[in-house]
Amino acid sequence: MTTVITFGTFDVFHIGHLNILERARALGDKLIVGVSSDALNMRKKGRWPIYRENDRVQIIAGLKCVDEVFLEESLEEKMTYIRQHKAAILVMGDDWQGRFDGCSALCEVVYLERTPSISTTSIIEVVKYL
Ligand code: C2G
Repeated sequence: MTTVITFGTFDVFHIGHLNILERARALGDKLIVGVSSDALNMRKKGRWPIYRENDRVQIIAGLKCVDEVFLEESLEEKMTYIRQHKAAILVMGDDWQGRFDGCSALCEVVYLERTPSISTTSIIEVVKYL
């Protein structure tokens, strides 16, 4: 049984989010997703997410490719989460390239290419000016 773990805010869920989750799941037998808490997103990006954390958790938990979801409270706790969930592979989008290489002491670290031309920020900008 190969457990894969990945992390993200997944605010205003879009096709780039689904693509990375499906590709992450295909690397193993079980996919666990750490959804960034509202407070973590505020610290990370300087704004509150559009969707509150409980809704984001529920959306991710409802996906066919996801087996388990938990709230990620800190960026620096990756090693703890990997240990807790006995993950064999950590998947991150390549916007985080190199950033979590330290985790390779515990598991394989894989950076997957982002889906081009879509992001939560660009969706917010488009909606704002409609
Ligand atoms: N993503 C993607 N293609 C896009 C947009 C996002 O593959 N066009 C991926 C990101 O690379 C990330 C995941 O979707 O792996 C979630 O994206 P975000 O919600 O933007 O995640 P982020 O806020 O970067 O959180 O601990 C790490 C962080 O929690 C990652």
